[in-house]
Amino acid sequence: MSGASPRLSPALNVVVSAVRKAGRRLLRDFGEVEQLQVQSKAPGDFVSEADMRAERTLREDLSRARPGFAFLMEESGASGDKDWEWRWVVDPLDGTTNFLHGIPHWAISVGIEKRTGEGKSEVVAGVIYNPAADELFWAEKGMGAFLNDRRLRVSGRRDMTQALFATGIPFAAVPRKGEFVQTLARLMPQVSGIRRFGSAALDLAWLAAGRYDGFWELGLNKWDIAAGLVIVREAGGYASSPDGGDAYAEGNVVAANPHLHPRLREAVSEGIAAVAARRPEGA
Ligand code: 2AM
Ligand code: CA
Repeated sequence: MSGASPRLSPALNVVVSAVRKAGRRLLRDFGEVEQLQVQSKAPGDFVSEADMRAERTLREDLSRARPGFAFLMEESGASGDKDWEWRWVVDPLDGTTNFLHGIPHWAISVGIEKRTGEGKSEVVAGVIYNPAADELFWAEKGMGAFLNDRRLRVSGRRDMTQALFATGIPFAAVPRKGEFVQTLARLMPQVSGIRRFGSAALDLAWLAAGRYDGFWELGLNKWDIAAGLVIVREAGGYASSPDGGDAYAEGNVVAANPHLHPRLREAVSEGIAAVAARRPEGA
């Protein structure tokens, strides 16, 4: 962090150093990928190696600082004590497709999750770092959300006709394409614009920063959204699943500023209902 921030807790400090270090490495690899594109060599394997390497260095740095914490990581899954009290939820490279195509819109995302009871837990802090822009988004529950050293606040837009929403278009492996199309059909005529930039973590961070007014996507993983959800909420945004449930547990996210959250939830719920209505009974 540029200019030591007195607000950072020790655990967040650990995360910030770790993501900055992994970010420097990834940025060098990103430069290489751009070269490979020019030479039209297949950069896919190179990118998976960069991704794995980033995950390994994050794991090393985080576990050295907090040996008792468990992990949930995109590449290696869950590890550590099954009865964890704390765990790191890590996406070493969110926006891999952008990275692969030389598009500087990808990030490292780390959430800190605390178990609060039998089968219950809560993400209490998160960091999302975009090395290409040198933007570090972070938040700690009850302490607010920040971009580098600046306090974040979601937008105040109330009018759907002025709203800019982000989403993720379902890709090959993801079901629920019909729901996406139905939701899009409902929203398109109402809003100022819809963006698909390819990193769920950065979508949430940008919503927290007031750049977007809302975000929705179905079928996400915990590592895509752990940090982003706490950053959005600490910036004053609302986040839930389409029916008002737990976005983190379900992986189905509707997040927006408080004025537009009900409207976005309604559009996504209607999109889902439209597909369900077409399905034969029991399918
Ligand atoms: P990833 O880059 O870590 O894989 C966007 O829809 C979200 O879906 C991203 O956060 C992205 O995270 C994830 N995703 C997983 N597989 C993808 C794919 N094949 N294409 C696009 N996004 C993918
Ligand atoms: Ca991801």
